[in-house]
Amino acid sequence: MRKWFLVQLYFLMSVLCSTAMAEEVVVELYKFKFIPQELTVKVGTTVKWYNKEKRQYHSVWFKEQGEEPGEYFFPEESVTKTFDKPGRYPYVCEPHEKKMKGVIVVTK
Ligand SMILES: [Cu+2]
Repeated sequence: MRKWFLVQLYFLMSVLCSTAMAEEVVVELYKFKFIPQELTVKVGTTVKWYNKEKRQYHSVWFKEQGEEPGEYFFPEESVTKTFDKPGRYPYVCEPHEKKMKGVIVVTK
């Protein structure tokens, strides 16, 4: 009985630890800006863009990587992307491309 409890405890701990290690970092979209505008993360990090505006939609588009424009997302919505390779990843917001630019720098 006791052994079974320990097995369960071990399983629970390993789940909790792996969740904590898969890092997620948030970029906020507010007043037509990506905050922070430049963000450095480690390989394997998931970046979440959270729209904090009152009523303005935005998008996250890795144009220079040749990706399709991302979908628009509205206040209180978010989009995520996981970065598996080191590099410098500039992106823009499609409808506000001229003023909304950001960069994700991915390090080893
Ligand atoms: Cu925008």
